[in-house]
Amino acid sequence: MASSDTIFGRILRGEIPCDQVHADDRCLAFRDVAPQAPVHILIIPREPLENLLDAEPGHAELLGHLLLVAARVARQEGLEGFRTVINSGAEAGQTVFHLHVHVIGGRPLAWPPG
Ligand code: IU
Repeated sequence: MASSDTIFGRILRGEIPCDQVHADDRCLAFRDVAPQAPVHILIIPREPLENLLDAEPGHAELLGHLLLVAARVARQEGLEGFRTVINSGAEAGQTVFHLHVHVIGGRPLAWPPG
């Protein structure tokens, strides 16, 4: 499936609502509908990359921007520690094939992840 056809593509196009916490010209950040922790935010690029396997050297600045936005929203949420996760591919647990960075925090997080 082309990633512009995913539910996140529809959110980006404003076709379905989201609980937005940040928006700029390159990305959108919103609360996950099924939060795994008190804070669970997703950051998605406006460019429809499926996952990191789709990324090329020209995406370096965009990928860096997504991580800076992760830190920004974590600070905004008052988190002193948080986890960023990018699932790439079904084997890794990816279910929505539009690249997204999870920002998870607000409770102690175990390691290793499942
Ligand atoms: P994953 O890394 O592809 O597994 O993460 C997809 C996330 O998208 C997951 O945490 C879902 O709860 C979340 N999500 C959402 O926030 N809104 C939606 O409409 C759908 C999934 I579908």
